Parts: sequence; structure tokens; C-alpha cells
Amino acid sequence: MPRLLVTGFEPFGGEPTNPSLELVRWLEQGAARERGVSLDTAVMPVDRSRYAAALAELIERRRPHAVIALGQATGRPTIDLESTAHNAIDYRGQRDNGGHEALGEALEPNGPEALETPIALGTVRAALVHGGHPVALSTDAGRHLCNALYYDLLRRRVPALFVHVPLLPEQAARRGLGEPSLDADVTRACLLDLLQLLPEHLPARP
Ligand code: PCA
Repeated sequence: MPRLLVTGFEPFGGEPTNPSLELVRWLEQGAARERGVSLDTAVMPVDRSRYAAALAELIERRRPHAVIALGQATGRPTIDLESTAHNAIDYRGQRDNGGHEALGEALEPNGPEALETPIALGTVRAALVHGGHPVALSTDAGRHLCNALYYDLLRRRVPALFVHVPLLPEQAARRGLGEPSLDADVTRACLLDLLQLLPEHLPARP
């Protein structure tokens, strides 16, 4: 049975929750049982001094065949499959939960400018859209910790897919800025189908 690791992020930016955290907690309650995959889950810190060690420990201990990493994308209307991780970190004037800044520096000095997922995202997206899920492809995972985590996963050559999910309706309502949101039921149904179809789309193992 394929072993998948699904990660989310803790809340950040003053939000009381994070839709990716909610998805991970939901999986931990057994939502994906009997779906033909063995699942590990983890919630990552939104702290640039801690995420890399947390990820390294997880990968070494659990040795997943693939990782689905989830994160919140404020302002986006669709569930976005990210193709690319960029070698830069920039919080655009904000601070992370550890109080750190990020001013556009490289994640890996002398590393490649960008890394691409080895997973055939066009096919994965087509299957999800066929299943009725509001999924789009994105080539820009931002420059915050979602992108940084993705870069780290791809650098380690772990087959990985980063999925950005919109705000929950209650978050968007509280913020009062007219930002798009998606109901938890919609992202949950999409994640279940993704978990089931991803193993068919992984690159051949050496
Ligand atoms: N979203 C941020 C970091 C954590 C999260 O859930 C991002 O898009 O980088």
C-alpha cells in the first residue's frame, strides 16, 4: 500500500485557524480510512527557524512514498496544485509566528532558481476537475513558508505536491475584505479524491 504523508500548517498572520490544519485534523479522525493508502499526517510550524528540521525528521522517520503538503492561500478562489518552488523567501513586510522577517533572500544559496514537481499535474488536475472539484494549476507558490517547504521537499527528491487551499468561509467573513473562500466540505472531497488518485501518478521509483 502506498505510504503518503499529508502536512498542513499552523495558523499564522493573526488567524485563529488555517484551512490546511483543519484538513489534517479531519484526516486524523479517520476520514480517509479504507481508501487504499496508508496515511501519516503532520502540522508544520509557520516559523522559518523550525520548519526544515521538523520536515527532515518526518521524512527520515516515516519515509513516505510521496508527500501532499497543504497550505492556506489568502485571496485565491480555487484549490491550486503548485508546480514550482522558487529559491527565495520574502514575507513582504510581515513576520512569521517566531517573529522572523524574510526579505527576499535565497533558501539555498547557489541552489537552482526553481524546482518542479515530478508529478504530472496536468493529468491530476484533469482527473480532479472531471470529479467536479474546483482545481487549478499554479506556477507560483508565493515566497512564504509554503513555497519554502515545497522547495525543501523537492530538493530532497521526495515526490511531492503542494496544494494551496482558499480561506474557510468563516475566516473570510471575519476578515471582512470580500476575499474568496471555499467550504470545508468542498476541499475535503477534493483531498479524498487526490489521495486516492495520486499513487497512480507518481514517477517510477529507481
Ligand atoms: N500559507 C502560507 C504559509 C503557511 C500557510 O498555510 C503560504 O502560502 O506560504
